[in-house]
Amino acid sequence: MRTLLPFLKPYRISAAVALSLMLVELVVELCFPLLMAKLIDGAILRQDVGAALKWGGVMIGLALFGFAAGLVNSFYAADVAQGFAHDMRRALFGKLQSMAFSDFRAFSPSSLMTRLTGDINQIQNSVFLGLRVFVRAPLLIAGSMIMALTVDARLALYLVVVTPILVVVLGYTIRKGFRLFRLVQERLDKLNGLVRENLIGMRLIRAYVRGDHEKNRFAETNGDYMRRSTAALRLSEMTVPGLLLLMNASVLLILWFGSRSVTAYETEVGDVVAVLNYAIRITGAYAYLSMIITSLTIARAALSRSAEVLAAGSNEFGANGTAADGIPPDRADVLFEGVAFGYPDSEAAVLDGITFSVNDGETAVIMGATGAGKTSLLQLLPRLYEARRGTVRVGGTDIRDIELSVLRRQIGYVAQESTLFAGTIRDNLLWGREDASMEEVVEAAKLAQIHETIMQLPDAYEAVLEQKGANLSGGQRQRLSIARALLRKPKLLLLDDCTSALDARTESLLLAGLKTCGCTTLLVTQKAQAARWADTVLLLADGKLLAQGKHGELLARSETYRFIVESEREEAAHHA
Ligand code: M5T
Ligand code: MG
Repeated sequence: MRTLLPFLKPYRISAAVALSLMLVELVVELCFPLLMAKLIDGAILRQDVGAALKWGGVMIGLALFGFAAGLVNSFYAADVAQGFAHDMRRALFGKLQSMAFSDFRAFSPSSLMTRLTGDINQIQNSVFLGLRVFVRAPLLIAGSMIMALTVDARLALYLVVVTPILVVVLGYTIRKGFRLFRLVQERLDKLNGLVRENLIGMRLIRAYVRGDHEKNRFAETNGDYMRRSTAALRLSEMTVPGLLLLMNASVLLILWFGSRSVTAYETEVGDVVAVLNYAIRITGAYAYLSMIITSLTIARAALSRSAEVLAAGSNEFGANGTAADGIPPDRADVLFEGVAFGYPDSEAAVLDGITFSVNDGETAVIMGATGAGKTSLLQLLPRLYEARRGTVRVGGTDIRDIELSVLRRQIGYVAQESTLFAGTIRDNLLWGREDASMEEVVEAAKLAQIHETIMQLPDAYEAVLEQKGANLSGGQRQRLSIARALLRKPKLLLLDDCTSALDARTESLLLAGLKTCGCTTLLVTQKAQAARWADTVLLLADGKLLAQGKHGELLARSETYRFIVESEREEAAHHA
């Protein structure tokens, strides 16, 4: 409820209108059995046509009035539900953008997909139902009970007696249902995750002829989802008939004792009919209530999942920027001092005791076996993750003192796996810096050695890329990502193994181009060729810095480095 209310607040007027119209409908409904009693006792039994016409007319008029109120209530309720769901989706999406990256990583993508779409739809449905009928049902039950008591207290007693039992049963259903439906939603996350993985990995699945295996995996998850849903639904399916049984028993009692007191001239027929009528309405309300409760428990589970996303801190590590200008204009040297790091979800140290420096405008190549911690090291600079110990300085300033967005704007980061978006090549490049001119775009593309490739495409810079740039080669995607980073004119350029798919000639052209851009560059690579050209080389092994120095120095000093370079040379000779 605490999550829900702020979102409903902007719609409180519409919601109030809907609720008051609902009350109108309710009053009309409650008056009906009374009028019926009047019609029976005052007109039909006395065979008074005038009175019959009068009461009949009142009833028809009221029915039409109630209908109109219900209709308008529907409009308002739909309005509130739609607007509210729209706002809530926006808030969740906004939170995805602002929460700390490590928090974001803690949710699985498929779960977030469900939370932003299916879950919100469930809540939206319930808000609509809530304004339409959910509040009305308990009121109708209570109102009918009171009315029945005023009509004939003795007969109505049979209705009152069963109430506590019904309330307990419904309460139990709600609590148990909540737990069951949360499990259902978790299964749905899993199902969505599997579908997503398959859609992304279809190329591999075909090439490995793993379609049947994937079908089996899907069948298992799908079956699991079905079983969980059935179990959850069974609970409410069992509640409804039980409630109806109890209610019908009290209807029978009213009929039995009602007819006896009518024959004994203690009660009028109309009163018995009225009490019966209230009893039937109450029965209907209970049946309805237990059905909406299903929808409500699903929504409650969904809401708790939305709340989890909204509860994530919205300030990445707190915006504690004292160095407003970020990296000073004339120096972007990088300094790591005794840095240790590990991922939030595990104790294991990924980096330990890392100390090195890279001078302003120079290029450092980071080498090391796979899993050595190269990517992790780069991610610390734009503060995608925080170091556990030690400090990272850029231009002499501790990066924790720089406002996050300022810091990140001065960094060009090319991830190990290139990510492009649906849209034209130009859009994708401008994504790096929106206000760049076309000349700057072309300049960046030339520097990244991708300009000529782009010009060969039918639409050149206007060529349309599919989602994730699926219609480009791996090397083309890498160079586009580099161009996008260069367009930012960053002070610090971080390249994570993004020359892996380039041939030797293109790579050396690219590296030569990078020298001219004047930014401090950290380049992760597996190739000794790049190391030869770098100002300094960092050799990582198992999260520790094994050695740092120029290519020549390391060749003389480090046996591991010699081994890497020699094995590469042997390989080249082998291919020649
Ligand atoms: C270093 C672990 C990984 C490895 C170590 C990205 C990532 C890594 N790890 C996590 O636990 N969670 C993560 O999100 O950290 O990994 P790395 O820094 O990615 O290594 P690398 O870049 O040197 O390797 P490679 O293969 O890219 O050359 O133990 O399990
Ligand atoms: Mg890596």
